[in-house]
Amino acid sequence: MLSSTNHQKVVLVGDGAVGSSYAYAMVQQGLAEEFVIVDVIKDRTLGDALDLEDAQAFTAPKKIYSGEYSDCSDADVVVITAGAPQKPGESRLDLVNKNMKILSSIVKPIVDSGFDGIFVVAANPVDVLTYATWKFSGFPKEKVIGSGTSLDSSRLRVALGKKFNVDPRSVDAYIMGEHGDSEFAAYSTATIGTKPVKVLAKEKGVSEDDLAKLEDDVRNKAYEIINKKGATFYGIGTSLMRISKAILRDENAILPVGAYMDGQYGLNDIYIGTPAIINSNGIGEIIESPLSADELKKMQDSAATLKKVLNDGLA
Ligand code: 6V0
Repeated sequence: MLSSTNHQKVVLVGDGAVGSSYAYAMVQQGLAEEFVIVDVIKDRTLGDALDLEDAQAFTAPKKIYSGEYSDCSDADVVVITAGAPQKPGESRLDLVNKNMKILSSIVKPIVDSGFDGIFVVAANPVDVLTYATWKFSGFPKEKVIGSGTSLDSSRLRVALGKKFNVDPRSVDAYIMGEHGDSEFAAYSTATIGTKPVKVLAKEKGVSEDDLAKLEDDVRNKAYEIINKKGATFYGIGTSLMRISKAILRDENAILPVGAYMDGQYGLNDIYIGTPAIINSNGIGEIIESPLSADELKKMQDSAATLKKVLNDGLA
């Protein structure tokens, strides 16, 4: 159960580019009255707490401070963005060994603190690390959420919005599967307004190839950003804020996240990107998309890619 809606507490673990962007988005939205920052680089957390505090006169006052794992004991949400980021040319799956070690050293002291809230995981490879967080923590599957294809789906909505000249918030479209190279656009279920994207595309002279190119651009956008500026952080920082808000406000919002599969799409014992209901209990229900046969195959292939990494990584 969440603490009083008048006083909610979030702990961020990992105060790098992603973590600090998330913290900034949370402050801008006036979310969580108590916001704690944990990182192995203590000075960074002290500096960030002071820097973020300066926004309070323009947003909403909140208690922001540098803390320890013991601060998780009464937190509603712990967000994990600690880990090595992707280097140019490095795939997210290459990161697995490095970040699995870091993760195991983080989750244990959090659980030992008595934390009983919701874990939100963003460190990469996120689907693998979300599964590992669930395993290491012993938490119910609903209380561990991965950022999954949240950022990727946002990228798809933005790209479709540009293509059809509509507000991306009016685009209902999801990237599903692994947050990574085997992800895919679930075009068969995508709509703009109430119109299926495939129907709209025909009307507007947008070919199947154009849609496939757009999907490819979305898949490769992280690489493009990393090549240009070394890392991606504003998009994921805002995605994490959106997931946190749905939890803290008990929204029952349907968001693309990394969720545990219990038979959906014929998959079991894996975290993977799918639309799901997010509320104060974490994942309320998985909304199983009515995928085409071709898309279902892509979902299952993506899961098989992840399973292989999981088996190697947790071996
Ligand atoms: P960064 O800027 O290097 O920050 C990582 C932070 O983690 C640093 O401040 C480290 O000091 C800290 N850290 C390392 N080990 C520990 C530890 N044991 N305990 C506490 N803190 C620790 O990386 P950046 O912020 O760019 O990326 C963080 C993670 O997010 C990486 O794994 C990225 O690959 C991942 N991303 C995930 C995305 C998603 O969509 N899920 C998107 C972008 C990046």
